[in-house]
Amino acid sequence: MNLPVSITKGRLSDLVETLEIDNAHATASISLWGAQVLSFKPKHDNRERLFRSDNMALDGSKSLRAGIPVCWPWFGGREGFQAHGYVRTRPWQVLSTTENADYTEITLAPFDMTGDGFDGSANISLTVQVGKCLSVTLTTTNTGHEAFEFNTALHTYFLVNDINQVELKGLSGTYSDKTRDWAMLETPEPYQFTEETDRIHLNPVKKVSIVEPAAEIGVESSGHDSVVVWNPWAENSNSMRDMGSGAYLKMVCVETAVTQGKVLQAKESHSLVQVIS
Ligand code: TA6
Repeated sequence: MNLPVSITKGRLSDLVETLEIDNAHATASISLWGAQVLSFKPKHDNRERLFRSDNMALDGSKSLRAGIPVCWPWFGGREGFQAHGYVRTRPWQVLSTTENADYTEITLAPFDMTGDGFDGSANISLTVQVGKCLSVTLTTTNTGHEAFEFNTALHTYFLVNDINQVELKGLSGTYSDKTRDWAMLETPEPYQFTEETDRIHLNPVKKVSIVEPAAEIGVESSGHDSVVVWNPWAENSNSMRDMGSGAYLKMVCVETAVTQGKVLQAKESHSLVQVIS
């Protein structure tokens, strides 16, 4: 396939080939393995928005600890299966590309969407639009004759200067706390980080801001039923071989997610969208 001039090919390892985008508004990088956006840097402030672990595994032993992992067709752990579904550890192919004065757009799909633990007939595609903002859309289509249920997430790792200085704005209502046996708790105000944080916020707000003294990231979502917030904190971060000591200080995951089970009827489609500014 001929690529537009704003897209070139790169490579991080034998397995991980990338598409590098450089247009009038931003630079970005996407791994074809997992269709994972690894970098987004708008040119108006030249500030990287996405966290990338220095120790991420590039050999396929696990998904890349970076950017925007795509969770599908389930979210979180599941007995007997790998966490967060199987498409983040699969090769994807480019279906189409386009560029214009406002953005470069790439649509990708996994070579194979079937896998143990999911019986539906589905097509999925990820459209990444790189402009002043980064817009990522995961579309799931039921191509079969029976309804199926799935969960999904854009499990985005955001880069922060210091997690101790971060405040999240925009979340409200109750959340389910994985670190407290899934207790239902009220969203704190102000929303700051002082310990391991692993929460499914069940009020699907449209916008969350990640606010630091000298920087702010906007996270807009649609098609979701939850916003997941995760930081492993020091001890877990140190014990994860693809994170490493101190890495938790530089990241927070704010995830646009479907965690409550979305039923798709035959021929129906669903789009999960995250827009980062
Ligand atoms: O989205 C939060 C979460 O499900 C956490 O419970 C957590 O362990 C994390 O995702 C990372 O999961 P992973 O399978 O990528 O190590």
